[in-house]
Amino acid sequence: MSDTAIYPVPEEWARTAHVNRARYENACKAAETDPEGFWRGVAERLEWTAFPTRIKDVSFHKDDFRIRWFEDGILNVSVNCIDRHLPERRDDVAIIWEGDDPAESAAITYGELHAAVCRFANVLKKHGVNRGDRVTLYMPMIPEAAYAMLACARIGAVHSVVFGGFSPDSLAGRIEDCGSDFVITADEGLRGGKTIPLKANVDAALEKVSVRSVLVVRRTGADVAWVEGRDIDYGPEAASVEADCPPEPMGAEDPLFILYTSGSTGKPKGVLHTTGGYLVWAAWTHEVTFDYRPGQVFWCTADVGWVTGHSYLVYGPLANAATTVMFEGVPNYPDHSRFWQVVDKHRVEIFYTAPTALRALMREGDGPVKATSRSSLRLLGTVGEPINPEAWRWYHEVVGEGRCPIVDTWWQTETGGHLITPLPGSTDLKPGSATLPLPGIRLQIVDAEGHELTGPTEGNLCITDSWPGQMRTLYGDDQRFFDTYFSTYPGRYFTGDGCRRDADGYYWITGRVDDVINVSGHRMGTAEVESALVLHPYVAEAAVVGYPHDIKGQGIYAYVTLNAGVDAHDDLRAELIKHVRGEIGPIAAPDVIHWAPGLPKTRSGKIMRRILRKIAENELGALGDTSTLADPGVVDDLVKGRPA
Ligand code: 6R9
Repeated sequence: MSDTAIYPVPEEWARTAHVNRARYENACKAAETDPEGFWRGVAERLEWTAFPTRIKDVSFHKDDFRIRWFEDGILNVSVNCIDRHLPERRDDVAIIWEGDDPAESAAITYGELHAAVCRFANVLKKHGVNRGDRVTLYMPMIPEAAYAMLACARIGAVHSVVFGGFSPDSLAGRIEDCGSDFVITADEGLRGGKTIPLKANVDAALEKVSVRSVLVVRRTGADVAWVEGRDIDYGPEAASVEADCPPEPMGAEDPLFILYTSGSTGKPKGVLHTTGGYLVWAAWTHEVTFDYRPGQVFWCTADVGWVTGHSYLVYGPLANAATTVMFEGVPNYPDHSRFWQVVDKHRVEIFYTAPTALRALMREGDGPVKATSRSSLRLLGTVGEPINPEAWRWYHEVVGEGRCPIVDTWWQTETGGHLITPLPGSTDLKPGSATLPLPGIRLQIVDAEGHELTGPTEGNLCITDSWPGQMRTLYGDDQRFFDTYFSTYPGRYFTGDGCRRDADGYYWITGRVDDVINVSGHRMGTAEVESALVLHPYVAEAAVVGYPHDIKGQGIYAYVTLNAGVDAHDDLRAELIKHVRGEIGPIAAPDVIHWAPGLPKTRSGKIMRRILRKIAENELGALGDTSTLADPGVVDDLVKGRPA
């Protein structure tokens, strides 16, 4: 990767953006010299019932560990995302919904959003949802998904959105973990012309765990099974309640949502975000990173089931009175021009997507892009994984016609919003680099022992101080929260990412250094896939690693040892892939299954993943020292047995 290709800030951006270089540098200084004053100023962007007097109370150390922001502040997230915009923007469009079918779209104004969210909130209240209760959402990309999130926020319930691509088992686990007894879903989802049986999946999940109620929104109108006394039809209920619902005054540190994400152990982690700090962060970063101004049409293509959908489809944009696009479909339906057709149709100015989508579209050539105008675009963004410079250049030259800066935003479910990103009016760009930290974000690159590495270097990425959008805990497991993020390098938050810093101080994320792989921008724990594989009656043992994949970034490579007497054959391979899809969901389906007569283990029984990674990457010359293995012979067998 060359550090020399630099795309300077276009002059017009330097002149007009919210943040130019001088402002960025001043903000960095202010955050350093007077952190309380700096963050107080950032918090002023929200509407508070009581503005906080206590700004920051944080320690990353074991003995007095705590993360609290704006602690005595009182506010309501839905008021900040809706009510406060009404006097001036009642008739402005809040959400543009674009259906899977290009003939279907809708525009919802802030006034309409207020009524819809209030009705939703009243339905929840009528059915016994109280402040503090956990509500699980398993929804397609329809406006009701956003209404439901905001309705929970309005009444102080804590939502847990589970991506609609997860299996009934995964859904059941997430319902159980947070003790949620209320589920919101739809009859079916619609994506790329195909239906997704959401309600049927909920029914299947509820064979494993029980809840009080299931609220069902009608999307396709399909006939779905109905459990009397448990299932509630949203439409008639919404019509029967009032279109106004008083907002619950919430403390800044009251939980806003839980979002499950993959970690390096088998059990997904319930990342908890709270009210004040999270919203400050989502709103501020949405404005500065995208140089957002009300009236501009902003499109983040992420599903609401991921953190990107939370922060940059719903909360950040709506807190900034934006017009946010919600897209139900996929990039290649009805054809490969769809993204750009939607851009033209709704005159999208800011477009934010994942590198994996760009790589898939790039493969189709420039034709489908050039068939559209894209003249409304002024800024492009990426998120979810490192973007290879080739895809970056294609995005810049072909999609943006060289005119639009690209913000490559590095962040995590845990961070609530962007931490390392270019600001289009301030930062010169280097393809493949997320560039520089936002003001107040204190990065540190360390070696394996935790020693700080200075200057141009490469190592593990830590953050030495808190920011308002930081997660507060793992739901119900403070100890696991501390152990996962703060014990590897005491006194610091460890991101799990490797990172390089170049001579200009630019940061280049190199990918996960733990047992998490990033498949199409989605996090998957290798242990989760392994647990799913060994549930199959024929499987004795499994080890999963990531390997470079042209489109997905990383693919899932599974080594499988079968029980004695079971024959390895292609039908079984297909069956195992199907089994994992069923256990976790399609995103976890292995790309490669490698039959392994044995796995390389140390004498203490630890699987040597380093060797498995090298074999998966076909770097057979770089297997390193295998002499410490209990049985070095298994490596030769694996090398010989590589699938074609
Ligand atoms: C927002 C989101 C987080 C992990 C993160 C890192 C990778 C995200 C990136 C990036 C390089 C970027 N990641 N953005 N890597 N450049 N711009 O994706 O959250 O699903 O929790 O994933 O994704 O490895 O640690 P999440």
